[in-house]
Amino acid sequence: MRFDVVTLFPEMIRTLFEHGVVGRAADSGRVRLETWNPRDYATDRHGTVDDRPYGGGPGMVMKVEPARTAIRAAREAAQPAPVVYLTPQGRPLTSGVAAELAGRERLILLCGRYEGVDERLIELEVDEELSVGDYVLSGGELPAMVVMDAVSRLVPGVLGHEESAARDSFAGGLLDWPHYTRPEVVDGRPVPEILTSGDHGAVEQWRRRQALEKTWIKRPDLLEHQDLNEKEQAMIAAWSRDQND
Ligand code: 9WO
Repeated sequence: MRFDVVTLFPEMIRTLFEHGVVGRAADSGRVRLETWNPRDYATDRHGTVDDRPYGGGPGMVMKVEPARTAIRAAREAAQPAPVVYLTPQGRPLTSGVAAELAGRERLILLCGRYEGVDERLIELEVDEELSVGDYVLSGGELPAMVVMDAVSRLVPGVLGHEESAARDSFAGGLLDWPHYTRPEVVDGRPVPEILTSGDHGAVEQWRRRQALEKTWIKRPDLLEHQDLNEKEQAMIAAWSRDQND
């Protein structure tokens, strides 16, 4: 999978590819990063990439031409790829959307700065808008890094066997179960006995139940789209009864 990121701050983006899972994915060649800086495509002596907004008001707006030339250079550098603009107005990122994006060969991610980009750049060059949450940041770089992190993990071979098993919890639409490691007692709190029992079947059942219970308590909305078996539906019905007693 190849990511082409159009950004005024390429060194911010690069840090993602220097650490942890995404760093190893880049080292193994399973994911690739190229950055394209609109500043390098500005045509005036000062490398101007922003200008004052028509209609007045505070702040600056990203100009069309430098960003557009950078996007076109990215498009031409390899096979065709959709241009994705990171904005709070976009389609919300979910594990399902990340899986869909992981199926593409290539993505071009456009990061805005200042008060935003000239609307005509979006009309002319952007294929999709994607949001990582309902808040305003200082730019699209952190959202682009969020997207690339979530997507890279789903590229075949990026996670080892053990890690990919661990991701099954959220991939299955539930929150994670609780995790424990040594020491066995912390401030008088022991590890749940079942985890040291050596009974793998019982551990698996316990984790599934914990994931289900945590999801029911913290994010009941996630359970609406879940295929639960009869036993699990009965468990939830019992928790609901306990709550109402
Ligand atoms: C600035 C602003 C100021 C007053 C009222 C509303 C406002 N919106 C913005 C704004 O959206 N600024 C953007 C900052 C310009 C483009 C890049 N920026 C950005 C992207 N902030 N937050 C995101 C983002 C992207 C994807 N998912 C969540 C947030």
